[in-house]
Amino acid sequence: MIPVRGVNGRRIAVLGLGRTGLSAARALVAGGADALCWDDGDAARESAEAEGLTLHNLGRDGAWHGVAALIVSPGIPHLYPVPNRHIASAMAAGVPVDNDIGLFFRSLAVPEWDGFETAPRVIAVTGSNGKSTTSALIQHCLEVAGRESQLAGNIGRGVLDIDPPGDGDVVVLELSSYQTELARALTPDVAVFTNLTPDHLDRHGGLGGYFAAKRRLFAEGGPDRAVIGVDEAEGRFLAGQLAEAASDDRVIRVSAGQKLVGAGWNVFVRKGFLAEYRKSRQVASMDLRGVRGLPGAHNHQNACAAFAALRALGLAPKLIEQAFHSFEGLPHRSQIIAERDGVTFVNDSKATNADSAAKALAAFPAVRWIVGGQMKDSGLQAVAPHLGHVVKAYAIGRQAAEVALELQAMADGVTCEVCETIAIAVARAAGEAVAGDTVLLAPAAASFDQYDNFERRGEAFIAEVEKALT
Ligand code: UMA
Ligand code: ADP
Repeated sequence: MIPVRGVNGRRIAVLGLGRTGLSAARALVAGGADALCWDDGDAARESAEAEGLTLHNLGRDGAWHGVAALIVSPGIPHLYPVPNRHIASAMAAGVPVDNDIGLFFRSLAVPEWDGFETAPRVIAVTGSNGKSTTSALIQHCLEVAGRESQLAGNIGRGVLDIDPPGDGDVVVLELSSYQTELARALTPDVAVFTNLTPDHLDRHGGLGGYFAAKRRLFAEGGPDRAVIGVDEAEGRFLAGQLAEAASDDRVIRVSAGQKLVGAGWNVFVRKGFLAEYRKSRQVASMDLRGVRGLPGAHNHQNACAAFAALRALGLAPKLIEQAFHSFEGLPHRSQIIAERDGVTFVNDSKATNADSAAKALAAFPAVRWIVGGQMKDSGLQAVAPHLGHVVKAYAIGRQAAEVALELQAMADGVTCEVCETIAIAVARAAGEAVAGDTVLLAPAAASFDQYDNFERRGEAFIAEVEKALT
């Protein structure tokens, strides 16, 4: 745990008692603060109280008296679609609002660091897609390189939960727009922006608000190096705004398709080959085509971002290449789970919208596609350019029949069988697949119609594949 600094003897309110709130409250108490905890849910309040934390009803009159700050969990919408009442009342009472990320950056550096040979470094990764994969890949490479590292943030672990980093250690943080938007301190050494596509628009009042929330990671503290994906207009704008000149190598531009050979520092991938250019000269290259844990152009984008961040820390290209080959991928994201008689089974349960499912379809040439679930308002349109890769679709979920109709309306050639359950879909697809096919779960939909979350859905797929192959 990182004890919060500068809070000794102060009353600090904590709103939301999930992973973030609990880890923040514990770290505040460790820093000597009086943590005043609140959650709108009974169960969360009860378990916090059982742990010995102090409850404090933020909704009652006089709740803000003597309170020095309010720490808010990322899942609580503070402004859009409607202002949160506790946060609005804190602001009306003049109480500063922050989150665990702000506390983390203010508390990380300690006097002992003066005795370290190499100060700990923080790499923070944001973007719409690929954050978890990129963060985990960076950490994996650091491990292979023998550098102590810890991974936290949106990937599932509160940032204040990690151990204080030692001499030369690296902290890798995955940060969502929910987290970057409220943090009062954002000072990573290396900041990474993978890409931007519309997401969480209600929460940010539209695409501009969503981009602005992510941009704070680069604008608030000013990282030593900014790794920016420039395949969208927003990334190009951000890179252009941060760079002082074309040759400014504080910005590392990354692309999954464009050749970038300008005067600055660039990393790009074309046709499966990664290249690093500095001052218009190639300094490193790597063949990504045989890297099994990172299939598809989207993962090549993640590979470029991770490569650039690691190069910013001084790792050698050969070492990074070696580490890429031992990266197994994260569960539920383009995860190869089995191969039998030339048929590959891939679990991409995290593809909860059509954009991410489209990337998965593009990654494999002949796909038996398991699709469907709780469908998004945006529909399946984003997969249209990649339907040529689909041998046959198998629709699952409560809206399976609608999914089949939508797909057939989009492309005459796509056969879609209504299966409803993963069990039926896997049995059918495994039975019909021939060598060279990929049986892919990439639902383009949320899991909540049939499962608690995308992880449970992915686990169900893995269990059915095991059954089909025994
Ligand atoms: N709550 C209230 N009032 C409200 C709303 C919620 O009191 O009006 C309470 C709930 O009762 C609950 C608590 O707030 O007890 C939940 O807080 P939370 O949703 O922030 O959940 P945490 O467990 O703290 O998890 C958060 C991130 N969740 C979200 O951003 C929604 C986790 O990211 C993250 O891993 C974790 O902090 C540790 O940093 C998850 C996520 O879904 C994976 N992220 C989104 C995404 O990836 O798309 C952004
Ligand atoms: P995040 O943490 O940003 O949600 P993940 O690495 O967990 O990203 O991947 C989420 C989903 O998006 C998965 O379905 C995955 O296959 C897909 N994906 C991963 N990287 C990218 C990328 N760079 N661009 C688009 N989609 C991606």
